[in-house]
Amino acid sequence: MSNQKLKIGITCYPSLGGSGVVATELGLMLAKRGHEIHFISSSLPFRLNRLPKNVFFHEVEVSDYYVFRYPPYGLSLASKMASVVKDFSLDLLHVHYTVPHTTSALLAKQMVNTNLKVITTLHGTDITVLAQENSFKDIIQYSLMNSDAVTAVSNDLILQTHRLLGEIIPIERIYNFVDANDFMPRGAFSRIDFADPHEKILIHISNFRPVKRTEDVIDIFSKVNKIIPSKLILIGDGPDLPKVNEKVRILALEDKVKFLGKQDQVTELYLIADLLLLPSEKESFGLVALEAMASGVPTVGSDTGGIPEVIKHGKTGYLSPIGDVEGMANQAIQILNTTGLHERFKQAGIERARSYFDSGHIVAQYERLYYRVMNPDKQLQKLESEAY
Ligand code: GMT
Repeated sequence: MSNQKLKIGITCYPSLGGSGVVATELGLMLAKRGHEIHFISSSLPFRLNRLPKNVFFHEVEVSDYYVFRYPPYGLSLASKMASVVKDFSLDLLHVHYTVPHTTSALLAKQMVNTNLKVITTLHGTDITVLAQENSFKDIIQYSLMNSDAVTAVSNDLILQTHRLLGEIIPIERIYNFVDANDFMPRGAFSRIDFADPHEKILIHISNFRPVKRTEDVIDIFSKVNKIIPSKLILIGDGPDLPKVNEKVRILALEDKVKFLGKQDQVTELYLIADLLLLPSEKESFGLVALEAMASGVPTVGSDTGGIPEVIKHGKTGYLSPIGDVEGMANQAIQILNTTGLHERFKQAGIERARSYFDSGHIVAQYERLYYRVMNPDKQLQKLESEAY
C-alpha cells in the first residue's frame, strides 16, 4: 500500500510567504516520488516556474460581477476544487493555511460526495492572529475538526492552537524543510555587488508586516554599524516598508541599506550574507532562519514562537526577548567580531539543517500521513495489535 501513487490537490497562497514556498516544494518533491500533483490556486505559485512531469496547475477564476463588494474567493475555490477532484479522481486535498482553504476543501468534498480526504497544514497567523478574531474563530474550529488530519509546522504552533481553540483534534508536528542542494553557491551574486571587502553583510527577508517588527531590524543594524563596518540587504515588500524607509532616512543610513524588493530566488542571496536578522513578534517557524542556516548564515532574532525549535541559541544563532534591540545588536556584534565564532555557528547550522530539516526526511513524513489517512482501518488494526 505504501507504494500506492496518490493523486493530490494542493492549495496555498501563491504569491508570497513561506507557506506558499513549503506547499510548492512539497508538491514538486511528491511528484518526483511518483505522485500526481494538482496545484489549485488563484495564480501559479511563485516558485513553480515550470510544470514538471506529474504536476498540473488549475487556476481559480474569481468573479468580478458588479453586485459583489467583496468577490467570494472561497466559493470560487471550492467550486474549482470540486471540479478538479471529479475530473482527475483526486484522493486528497492538502491545504496550506486554514482560511479559507480548509473551509473551501470541505465544501468541495460535500459537493463531489466521494471518499476525498482533506488535510490541513497550519502555518502561523491562520491561528495566532485569525483564530483570535471573533469573525473567524468558530469557522477555523469547525474546519479543523472536520479535516481528516491536521499538521502544524512547530510544537509551539500546536500549543497555540490548543490554547486558542481547545484540544479539539490531534495535531501532528511536521517541520518545514530545505533541500540542501538548493543552497550551493552558483555565483549569481557576489559580495562585491553589495559591500566593500572589509564590510560585513546583514540580511533581512520578510513580508514587512507589523508581526515582523521591521523597524527593529533597522535599529539593530544601526547599532551594529556603529561598531562594525557593514551593509544591510532588505528583501521583500509589505505594508511597513514606508516606515522602514523613513527610519533609514532619519538615521542617515541610506548608503548602508539596500532595498531589493521581492525576489523569487533568494537562495543565492543568503550565500553572500554573514548574518540574518529576524526580530519578529510572532513567527510560528521562521522558514527564512532555516534557509539561512542551511546556507551557513547564523540568525540573531527573537525568542518567540517556533524560532527556538529552528535556531539553537548559542549554537546556530542567538535569540533575545521580543523588542530587545540592544541585546540583539550586541549578539550580532559578538558573532561578527569574535574570532572563530561565526565559523562555528556556520558549521553547526549547516549540520543542523541537514540533520533535522532535510527535505527527503520531512516529505516522507507527509507521505506516511497521507497513507494513514487513506487507510484508517489499517491504522486502527495496527493500534489494536500494538495494544496487546
Ligand atoms: O502566517 C503567516 O503570516 C504567513 C505565513 C506564510 O505564508 O509565510 O507564515 C508562516 O508560515 C511560514 C511557513 O510555515 C513560517 O515559516 C512563518 O514563521 C509563519 N509566519 C508567522 O508565524 C508570522
